[in-house]
Amino acid sequence: MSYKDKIQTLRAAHEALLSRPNEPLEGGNGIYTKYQYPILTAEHTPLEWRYDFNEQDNPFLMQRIMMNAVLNAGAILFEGKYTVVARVEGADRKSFFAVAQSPNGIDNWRFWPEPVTMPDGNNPPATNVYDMRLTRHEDGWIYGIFCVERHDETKPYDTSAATAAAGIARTKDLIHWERLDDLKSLCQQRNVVLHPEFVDGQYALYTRPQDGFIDTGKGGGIGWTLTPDITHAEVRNERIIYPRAYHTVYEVKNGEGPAPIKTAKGWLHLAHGVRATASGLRYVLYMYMTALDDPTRVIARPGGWFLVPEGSEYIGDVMNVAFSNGWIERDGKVYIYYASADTRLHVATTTVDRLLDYCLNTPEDGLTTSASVEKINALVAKNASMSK
Ligand code: M1P
Repeated sequence: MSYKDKIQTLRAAHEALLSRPNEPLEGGNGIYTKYQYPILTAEHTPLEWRYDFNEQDNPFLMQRIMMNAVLNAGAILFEGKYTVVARVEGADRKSFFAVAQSPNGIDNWRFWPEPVTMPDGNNPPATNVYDMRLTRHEDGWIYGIFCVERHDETKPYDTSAATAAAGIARTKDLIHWERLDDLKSLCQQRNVVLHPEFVDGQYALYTRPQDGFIDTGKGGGIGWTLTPDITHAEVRNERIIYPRAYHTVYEVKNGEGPAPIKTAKGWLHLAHGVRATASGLRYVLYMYMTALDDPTRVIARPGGWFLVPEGSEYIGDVMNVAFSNGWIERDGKVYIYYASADTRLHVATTTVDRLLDYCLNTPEDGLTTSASVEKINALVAKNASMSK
């Protein structure tokens, strides 16, 4: 086969992958619908990022730069298109951001030709950046807040010692990003999310204070802080609005997912919870609601997990992980973008009405076995009374 034919074969296979229809999975829990295929994987990344198509320079048509994963994506409806700013991880372990769009939010996802070039601004250069939360703020900007990882220079001999901070950037076109100061905080921060509206005339941030890079330590859960100037944002008077709790799905850690969705009945929140198991940490998604007039006041706390890795979703670089930092609401329909096993990105679809019903009618975690059995017995009795 000629070099030209080999390239043509490669391009045809890539196009077949990109344009493959994605069918909804039958059955499910009535709360949301999962789909047959992941929406974005390392194989979806543009061939131009990976191959040198010059025959003289690359006679074996080898990948010059390999991709490892596409995962945790911020999401937004942008110019009428379902748009994600995905975390793409190269074979070198470095993550970067890349924009991909789909006409229907479910399939036919295409990356823009080049990844995002994120400036460092006035901040020390980052080693790694990931997990952007996108917020269309009422001030007119689209903000991206993401984790900025750097080596911990207080431990020069420890090659694994790192620090996490929240990087903040804003844009109007998802191409040109104005990098603002990293969030100033007394402790490390990850999973920081900007609330879409001003609160008391200030920018409002969901935070996740942590003592170490991995361990949250004394950081008690999902926090909240107000800051008057987003260009020099600072954590002041941080308070925990959704604490971790013993023997729940968020016993070890939790973190806000995407920016919350405003509904007539309150703010819908998607978050991740982490518990320890004999085979390592288990990351699941859970939901909660807060009051419209006070986004820090929790008004619904459905017990247990909302979405977990299933089947092949368990398998990947970091097993037993479901993680989401992006969702899109359009005309009452909700597209939840979640990653499995830190390896690939999926969509699950539902509606605002279903999510409200889920949040407002799923019993809370009673925190003991007796309370759980009591809830099941109450449901059995209710159903029995209907058949009389
Ligand atoms: O590996 C699972 C997730 O771990 C981290 O989340 P958290 O800070 O809550 O522990 C993040 O690195 C995330 O990217 C990753 O998916």
